[in-house]
Amino acid sequence: MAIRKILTEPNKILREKSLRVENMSKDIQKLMDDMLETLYAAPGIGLAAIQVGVAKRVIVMDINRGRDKDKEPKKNPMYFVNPEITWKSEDQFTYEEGCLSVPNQFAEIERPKQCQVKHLDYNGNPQELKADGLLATCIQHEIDHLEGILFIDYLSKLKKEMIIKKLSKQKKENMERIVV
Ligand code: GNR
Ligand code: NI
Repeated sequence: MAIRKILTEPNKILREKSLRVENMSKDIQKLMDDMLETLYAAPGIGLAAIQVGVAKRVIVMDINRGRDKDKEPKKNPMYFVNPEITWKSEDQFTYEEGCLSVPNQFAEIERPKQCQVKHLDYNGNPQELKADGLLATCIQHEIDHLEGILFIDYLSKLKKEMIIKKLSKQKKENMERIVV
């Protein structure tokens, strides 16, 4: 297993549409292993393959970990290959979202409170699951990544541009630091 580098905004790769996995393979499982290790190291609660530069419809999640890396509650990794939302509730739910590809920026985003997801698991077996609350929010956030959508796209144009400007300035400063 290996920790991979997480791409951050602004980066055109994050805007690519990811492609379906046509057959499960050892390579896809290796990708999921690396993504899970990267997720725990970040730490975060979900990661889409495009965030490590791979444009495939692959997501790993563990919503029990993330916030308190040191507490280390029981691992509960979830794997979603070719996820499709088959149902969304009318009920909405607002959560303060963050994104490993939009570092240190947070905003309240409203999404359907519940959703049903059809996908393949780690072994390539078909699954369908109903998600609620944070789990549903996280799944929708990750599936957005597969379409090249980031949570900041739901903000006003002004707020979004302010965040992108801040991040591109930080990137520039970091680059200069390496050069000097
Ligand atoms: O770690 C993450 N936390 C989070 C919090 C609220 C809503 C969504 C997320 S996902 C994010 C990790 C990430 O960027 N996944 O794509
Ligand atoms: Ni994200």
